[in-house]
Amino acid sequence: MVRKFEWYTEFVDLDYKPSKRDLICLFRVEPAKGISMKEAAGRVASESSVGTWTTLSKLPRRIQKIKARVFEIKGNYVRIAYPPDLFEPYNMPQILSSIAGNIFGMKAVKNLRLEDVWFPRKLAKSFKGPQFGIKGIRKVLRVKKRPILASVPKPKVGFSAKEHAEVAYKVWKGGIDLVKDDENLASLSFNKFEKRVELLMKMREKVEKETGEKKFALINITAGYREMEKRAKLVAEYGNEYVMVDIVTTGFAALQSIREVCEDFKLAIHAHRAMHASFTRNKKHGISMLVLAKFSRIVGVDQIHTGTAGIGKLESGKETILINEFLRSEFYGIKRVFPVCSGGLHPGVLPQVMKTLGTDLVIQVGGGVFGHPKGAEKGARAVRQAVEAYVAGVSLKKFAEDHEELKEALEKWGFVRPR
Ligand code: CAP
Ligand code: MG
Repeated sequence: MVRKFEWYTEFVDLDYKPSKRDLICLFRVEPAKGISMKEAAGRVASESSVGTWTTLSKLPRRIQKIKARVFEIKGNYVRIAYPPDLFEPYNMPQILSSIAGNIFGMKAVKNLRLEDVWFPRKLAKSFKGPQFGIKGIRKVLRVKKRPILASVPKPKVGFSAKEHAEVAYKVWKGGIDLVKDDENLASLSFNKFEKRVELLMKMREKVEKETGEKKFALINITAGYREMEKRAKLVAEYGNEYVMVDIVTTGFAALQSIREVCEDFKLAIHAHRAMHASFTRNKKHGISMLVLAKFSRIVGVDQIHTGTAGIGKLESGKETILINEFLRSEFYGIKRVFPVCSGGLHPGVLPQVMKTLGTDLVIQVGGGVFGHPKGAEKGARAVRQAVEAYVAGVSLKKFAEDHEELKEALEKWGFVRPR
């Protein structure tokens, strides 16, 4: 029942035909008890655009032009059109504060999930987008077809800077392209950022000479913004081509600005999504990973973790396939982004990963390299062999007959899917 001081239904217009300039959101809406779907949907549109809980005495004429409109309600799924003047170009935090802000806390909804967002071209193009993208990364790495291989020293943190660089050497030597800092490794008392960069670059030079292959470090610059800027500059001074950013814990304001710094220093951005599951995992309430991936591509990461489609240890269903499709598809001419598949992977499951998610992919294997019975270098070799087997169309069992490291990995883990 709509009380006389409420005006939510004015935000519902099922005859409205969105314009190409509108930003469109798809929400899953579960109204609270005693609230109709129409009222709940109207409240979402009102609170995420111009309204509040009550009618207002003075309304500038402009309001009519910029208020959001519910234009479709199908079961629990509601589509809302937002006029472009509601948003500041090149300001991702403001866009999020509008369409993903107060609304999740409204009493009028029992659950609310932002499932998808369609940006109008002009607003999407007001951002930088990826600097390198899939094509650029493959060019820099000189890896034409196969997946890009990454690993991350395990234990997550604990190695000294010297030990970290030494295990990175082993993993690079074994055939891995990228050695990544773990998401919670920044600059710790026993592994200071500056020392780690210096020693990693020394080991990289050594292993590139020995293998003739280009190698890279995904160095985690996650910190306060000014410190991130300093760290990105240091990484560039050492000639490394990547930085890693924990994009959820640092936030989109920092990501947008670091993307500018990375433009100056020609640094690719590896986006780790630690903390995303606090709002993406619950399918009834929060924000989908597809939305997070869309925002990240628009702001301009070059690669982003998107899950293993249920093959690895972390929750990630079939939506990984949909998200990866978006990242690798045409989108207003914005460069395509490498999905990163990671979490509980080991050589025995890699063919399944590539069969399900394709090979335009970064595959990251941490425990599946560092847990190899004969150590990290052989673990890395086993991963490379599993990929070679798949690309050659040979079964792992067959390939393992004359590839010792793969055989030993299969003896330890078989084809198990961790949980
Ligand atoms: C994987 C990982 C990654 C997760 C992130 C970890 O290590 O380094 O951070 O994959 O999850 O710390 O768990 P393992 P997602 O290979 O040893 O599992 O990729 O889903 O964002
Ligand atoms: Mg990790």
